[in-house]
Amino acid sequence: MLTVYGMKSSGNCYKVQLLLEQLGRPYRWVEIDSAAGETRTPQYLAMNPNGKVPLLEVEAGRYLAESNAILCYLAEGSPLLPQDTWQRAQVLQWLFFEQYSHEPYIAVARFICRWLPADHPRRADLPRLHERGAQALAVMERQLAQQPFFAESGYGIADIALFAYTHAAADGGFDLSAYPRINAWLDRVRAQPGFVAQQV
Ligand SMILES: N[C@@H](CCC(=O)N[C@@H](CS)C(=O)NCC(=O)O)C(=O)O
Repeated sequence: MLTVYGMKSSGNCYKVQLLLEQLGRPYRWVEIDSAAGETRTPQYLAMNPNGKVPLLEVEAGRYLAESNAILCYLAEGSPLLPQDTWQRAQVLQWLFFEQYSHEPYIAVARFICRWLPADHPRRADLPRLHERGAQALAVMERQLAQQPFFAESGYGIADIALFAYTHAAADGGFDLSAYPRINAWLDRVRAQPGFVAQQV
């Protein structure tokens, strides 16, 4: 039985939940409260020295961190991760884009707007986060003019990774009405078999 250590409010954790649901794989979910310090206990750091969720326990004592690595591991052998080297490299391209050019702006803006007090000094970061996040959304909008899903091979883990924070971008102050192709793609993702909405 797979065990996911995660937080329901986290888009990175939602990626893992969404994939497991779509694959129909049974799993156990252990909710972690990072605000209560649960990602920094000696016991948790022994499982993941980076002190982050999500964390997948593949079997007793065998752990995998990093949401997009977890997606690759779980999707192996399924239609959500192609075997062909070129098609697979395209999937990886979008997974790395998500972690470097998208999540650090769109997820962080959401965190600041939703969970930090209105007078928190990190609010000063929002203009830069909005500028860089809008650049990422423009790249996505351009790609979706070429094809319905991010990878040539069709719906898969590149879409799951990008859906996780894009669907909630408005929480961070992004206006998605300026991106019609992204909106149509969000609906296509929601229409996939086994789709589950994030419970937050
Ligand atoms: N690159 C990592 C990022 C993981 C991450 O930042 N997780 C956050 C939640 S979204 C977390 O664990 N925060 C709690 C903490 O740092 O204690 C991934 O994709 O899994």
